[in-house]
Amino acid sequence: MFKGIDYYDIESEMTPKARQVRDMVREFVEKEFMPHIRQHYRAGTFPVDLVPRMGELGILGAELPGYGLKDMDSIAYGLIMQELERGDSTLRSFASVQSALVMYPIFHFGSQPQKDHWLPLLESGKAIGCFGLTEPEFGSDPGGMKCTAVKSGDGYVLNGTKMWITNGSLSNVALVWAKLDGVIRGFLVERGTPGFSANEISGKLSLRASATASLVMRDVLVPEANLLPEARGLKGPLSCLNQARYGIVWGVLGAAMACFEEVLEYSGKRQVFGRPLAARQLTQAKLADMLTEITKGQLLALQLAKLRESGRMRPEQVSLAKRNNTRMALEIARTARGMLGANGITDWYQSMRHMCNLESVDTYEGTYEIHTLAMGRDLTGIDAIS
Ligand code: TGC
Ligand code: FAD
Repeated sequence: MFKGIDYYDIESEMTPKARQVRDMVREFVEKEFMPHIRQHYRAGTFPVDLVPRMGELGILGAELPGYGLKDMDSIAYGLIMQELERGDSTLRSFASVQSALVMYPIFHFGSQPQKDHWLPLLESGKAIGCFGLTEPEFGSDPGGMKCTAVKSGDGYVLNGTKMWITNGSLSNVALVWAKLDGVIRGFLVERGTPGFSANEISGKLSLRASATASLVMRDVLVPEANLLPEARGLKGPLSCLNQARYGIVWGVLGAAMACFEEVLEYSGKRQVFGRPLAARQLTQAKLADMLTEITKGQLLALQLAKLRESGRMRPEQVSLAKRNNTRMALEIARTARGMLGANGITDWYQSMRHMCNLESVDTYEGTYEIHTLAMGRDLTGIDAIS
């Protein structure tokens, strides 16, 4: 069983409930996900059969008041993400989208009937949701989106294309962001609505076990009741992204730990020039650097959790931690891959799978560069983004 890395006794900062939740998700990942990930990664398929099980365990919408695991703190939520991504970024991505990018906006910006209908279905895993913000020509700059909504009778007509949408082809409901009279608004589009299609994107070399689709809307008529009443402007989707990015800060620690643990064990067994790889000074330096970076990343995550708990977490602080921890995990996965030698390029080991996945994580939810520029703007007061 995966043990996790805890050189600085982070565990002492966890409530008994947080530890219990972490152990529960760890066991789920170990027993129900790990035996199947290699096959899903090879085949490019998502383990959709695990979705109701995740619902049963309270992982979906885990920290929304009254939903999921109920009364959870930010550390416990982070630990769920860590354990899921220790398995594969696919699993954390699924939970991030369902919880932070679909349930969160319905909970905070939705009408009472929208909440009553969708939240129980999404929480239990009986329905799957996706978040359509990015377009083929507008990723880092979502404010430029071309998708439109036009008022028509008792509803709205949507037109446009969304791209790179996680869970897109599996979803019962898509939260689509489109401009209504020039203002960005959120619309709930149900699967099967005439004119709406989700098309799986093939050829991915990263997040292969995740479903990623384009969403095409041609004169899609949605009823008035499907507009999220309380979200107006880019601030709406960006506030959801803060929640999802917070989850990534913890999640990628899980991927980094998986690579570290794998290579620590391997280096003790692998003989090079008649001695274990672990007996080499260069190896010990790499291991010491990895452990140092994981520990620093854990401390960032922990302090961010405390800021979040007290309502003081700023978007730029999330940028700092998402940017640092994701790149840190990617570097660790690359180093671990190299230390495994030729074995490291296969899926007999985990590190290269994590490395390939983390390339996506470095790009989505704001690229490394976008988070750099968000921090630069905060520091200098000068906008170098647009
Ligand atoms: P800008 O003028 O900065 O902001 C427009 C309005 O939004 C507010 N705002 C935020 N609010 C909450 N949280 C944040 N993080 C916010 N950042 C900005 C801002 O205060 C302003 O409000 P107001 O009231 O003045 O109107 O907008 P900009 O056009 O200059 O762009 C800023 C920028 C580049 C930081 C932003 O657009 C950005 O973050 N770009 C990256 C896009 C991105 O992250 N896309 C992610 C798509 S979803 C996804 O990738 C899911 S992956 C699946 C998975 O998680 O597994
Ligand atoms: P671009 O914006 O075209 O950027 C290209 C390059 O230019 C990057 O290196 C970027 O950092 C750089 N760049 C951009 N602007 C600047 C600047 N001002 N200065 C300097 N450099 C700059 N989106 C969703 O809406 N929902 C999802 O569920 C979702 N899931 C995804 C799943 C996967 C597997 C992937 C890969 C992406 C997903 N995305 C999703 C999209 C993701 O959020 C975007 O890919 C991301 O925001 C970057 O946009 P882009 O790919 O268009 O790159």
